[in-house]
Amino acid sequence: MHSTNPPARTFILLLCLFAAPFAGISQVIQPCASDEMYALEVAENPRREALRAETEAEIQLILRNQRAGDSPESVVHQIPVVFHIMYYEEQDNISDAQIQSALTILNQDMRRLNPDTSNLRAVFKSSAADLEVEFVLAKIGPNGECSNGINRRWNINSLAANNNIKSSPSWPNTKYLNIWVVRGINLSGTPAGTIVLGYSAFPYNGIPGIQDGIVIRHDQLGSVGTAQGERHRTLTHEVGHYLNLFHTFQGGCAFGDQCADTPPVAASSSGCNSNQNTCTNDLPDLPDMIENFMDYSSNQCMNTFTQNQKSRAKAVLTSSQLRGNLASAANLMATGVSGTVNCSPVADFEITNPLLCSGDSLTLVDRSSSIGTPVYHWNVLSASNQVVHHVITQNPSLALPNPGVYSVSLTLQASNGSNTLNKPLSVTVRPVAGTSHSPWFIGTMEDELPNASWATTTFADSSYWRRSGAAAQQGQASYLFQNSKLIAGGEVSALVGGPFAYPNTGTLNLRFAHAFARKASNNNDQLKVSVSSNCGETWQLVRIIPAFQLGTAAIVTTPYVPAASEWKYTSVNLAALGLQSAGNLMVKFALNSGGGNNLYLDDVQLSTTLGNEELVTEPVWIQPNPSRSGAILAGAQGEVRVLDLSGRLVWKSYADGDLALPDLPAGSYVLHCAGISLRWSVL
Ligand SMILES: [Ca+2]
Ligand SMILES: [Ca+2]
Ligand SMILES: [Ca+2]
Ligand SMILES: [Zn+2]
Repeated sequence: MHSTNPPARTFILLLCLFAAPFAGISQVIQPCASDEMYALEVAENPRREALRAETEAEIQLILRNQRAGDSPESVVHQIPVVFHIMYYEEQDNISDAQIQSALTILNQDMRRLNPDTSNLRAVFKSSAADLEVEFVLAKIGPNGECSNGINRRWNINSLAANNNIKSSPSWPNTKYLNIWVVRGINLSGTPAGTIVLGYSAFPYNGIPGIQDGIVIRHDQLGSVGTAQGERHRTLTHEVGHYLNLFHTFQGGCAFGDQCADTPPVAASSSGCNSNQNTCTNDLPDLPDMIENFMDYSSNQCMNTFTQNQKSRAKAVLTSSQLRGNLASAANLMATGVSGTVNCSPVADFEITNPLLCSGDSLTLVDRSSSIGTPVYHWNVLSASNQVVHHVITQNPSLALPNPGVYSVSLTLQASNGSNTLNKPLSVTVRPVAGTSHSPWFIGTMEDELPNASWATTTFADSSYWRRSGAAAQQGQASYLFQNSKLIAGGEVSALVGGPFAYPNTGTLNLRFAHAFARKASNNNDQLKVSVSSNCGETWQLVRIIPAFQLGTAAIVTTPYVPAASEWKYTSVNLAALGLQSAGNLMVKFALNSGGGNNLYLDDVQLSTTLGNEELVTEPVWIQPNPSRSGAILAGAQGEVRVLDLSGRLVWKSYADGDLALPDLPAGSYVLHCAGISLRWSVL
């Protein structure tokens, strides 16, 4: 019956609603990829279509029995839900408040308590339905542990999620609706440039956890935080699929979605066109129900499920073969949704600022779960395991005046047990007054990280910076950034050196060795070099080294280890930066991953001897110049115009700090900004 699914029509977004490299690029938004994921499952498993047919037969049997008078009482089904926030950078680790806003919107939409029900046109009022389904955050995890229904995990696949995100963590799908919250979704076979907002599994008897649940972008979830400004309905739509509702345009003008009270729609809708009537074979011929949650209309447009959709969803929730166990009284007790919650405490916390300068306060954020009022025991230990702090407040802020590396542990004592979480060597405190080096400092990269000179800013669960004995430009080792394990997008961790004291910043020069290879010719990795003179409070970008200047020309597909001949040096003259303090110079290396291979750094020299290097003299400058792609205009404020040599305007934008420049055809250009004109060569 549903052996084939028409590919969902997508629509083009010409404006930069999503971050685009520069103005004018077009992105294709695909609101939902549930049909595409189903098609992938069919391709993998020839029995998948038969399983869908079995699901449909089960639903039809239940619906027939209801029509025969076996109609169930009106009952509100509650479903335990767990959100797994799979973050990559801090921006992805969305707040509990944003999750709450998503749940509020979802439950209002489910119960037809949404504020926009009056927008439903009169012709459809009689078919509108309160689905009588509610989603409740689980309070007990699969092992009897306390939970607030929100898990947070660092996961590289957040950038390009599909079912690869479901292996860890996944809670039993017969007990919980699992929702994985990610930055981006990338299904096999989806064209490049497609932005998928979410997808859900359709139920069948025995569906494994790795296929089940919902994957959704965090900027489509709720109405606050990264989803600020709109009442996002993607979750409502995906929950519809989770309860085996189909798109109203399923099968085009044929009777595709198995619901007589949703008029057929030829193809997915977009926007909110109330004049739309794409199928005239319905009797009576009604307009398309663009208000239905199971179309692709805008968030502002959709506002209803129908009675037939409710019957199908309820059938799924009453079938023991399908999702019947979720809403059972026993499961609601087991997951803490109803009854007296009895669970074992779970200690958990986040360190918001793991790299500090002495004088800064260490901020510890409690993420624990327990019942009753637990007692907190925080311990901050020095590298030699001396207790530096022991406090019992929930979210302490602690002074760490002495430079060094520290461990943090939290023991939670609750009425029915205790639990401890250790984060060894998780905090580094740098001295405010830098170690004095004159006439130069040489970073040999021989010691394990972190150490007296080098530390990492790490948001990931494990740092991607390592000491490597496999390659060295100087001595026996270098620092490796394991970029080959990452996928393009973002700066997951930076290497920070210093602070260093210098007698004379007026002649300061930075020189360092680097080795790198690409995995494919189109990798656009960038090494960003920044300096700070206030112990990392603010950073000044001094150099961007694009992939083609960062390493050798060779393409290496296995994890890259450089040969001795493959090291390069880059120098940056810091003299013209006007660094205010000689006592606090810090240097930061951050690789913005573009899909390339490993990066190695060694022999980082800071000297006060002016070398034969290029000077940074302009307050506004283009880097790199000449460039091939990925050029940056650094330090710019205000309007930026790029003209070709005939004076024709080829690009215009507005800068507030660093600005990504467009990839223009090869040639010479003149860039105007803030009264300064710069010559720019594109190779
Ligand atoms: Ca229909
Ligand atoms: Ca019609
Ligand atoms: Ca070395
Ligand atoms: Zn859909």
